[in-house]
Amino acid sequence: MSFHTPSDLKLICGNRNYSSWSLRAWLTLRKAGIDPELIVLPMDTPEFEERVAQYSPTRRVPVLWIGDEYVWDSLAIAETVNERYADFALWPVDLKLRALGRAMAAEMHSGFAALRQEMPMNCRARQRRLAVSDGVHRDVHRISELWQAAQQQSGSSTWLLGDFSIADAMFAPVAVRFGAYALDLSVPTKAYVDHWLADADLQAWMSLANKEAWVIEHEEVGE
Ligand SMILES: N[C@@H](CCC(=O)N[C@@H](CS)C(=O)NCC(=O)O)C(=O)O
Repeated sequence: MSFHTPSDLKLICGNRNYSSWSLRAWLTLRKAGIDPELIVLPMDTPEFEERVAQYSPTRRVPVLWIGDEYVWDSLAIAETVNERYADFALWPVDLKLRALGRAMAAEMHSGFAALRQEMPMNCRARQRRLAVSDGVHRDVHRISELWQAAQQQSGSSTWLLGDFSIADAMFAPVAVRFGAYALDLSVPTKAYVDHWLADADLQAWMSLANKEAWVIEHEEVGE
């Protein structure tokens, strides 16, 4: 795929290795054929505190700047990218699939607290061992169930809803986590994880994450 880099567009994000919300926003742009100019702020540092205020009303990342307009929050960014740069192709045409995708994206955006807290995304980690709490166990089970239900409904064995959609972008950091920690995953769950891990855009992000020197100690969980 060839990408273009609109001169009026900038994505402000966190360290590629750890910033799962930044990854979601970046993937939606890449899948719309855009390789955005990136401003990467090192999270958990005084520099982040100082610089993020320049760009983000919430002091969080990601934020997408389009000229002098800015959109914060990964899901709002994804919807904006869909409308302005992807000709609405990042949601399925089918109304039922679209509603399912939106519900899944919303559930990911507001839920799975145990998984998000206890299993931070870490692009550099592989098969780390972790004591899996009941909460994480429930989240992993629910996510596997959701992925399978979506693929059953869409008849897809690759992306969740047929073609790539915002729902896939929302779950990409979960696929990275499922590769980073040693978990007992079902065959279809593992297949979806492997599909994501073989994706060229995700691999491009992960290879840059590998080259980052920053380490956030409290995000380095598992052995
Ligand atoms: N709901 C927001 C969450 C954004 C968020 O929590 N971002 C993290 C990085 S992944 C952040 O900015 N952390 C820095 C901080 O809280 O100081 C979204 O979807 O974009």
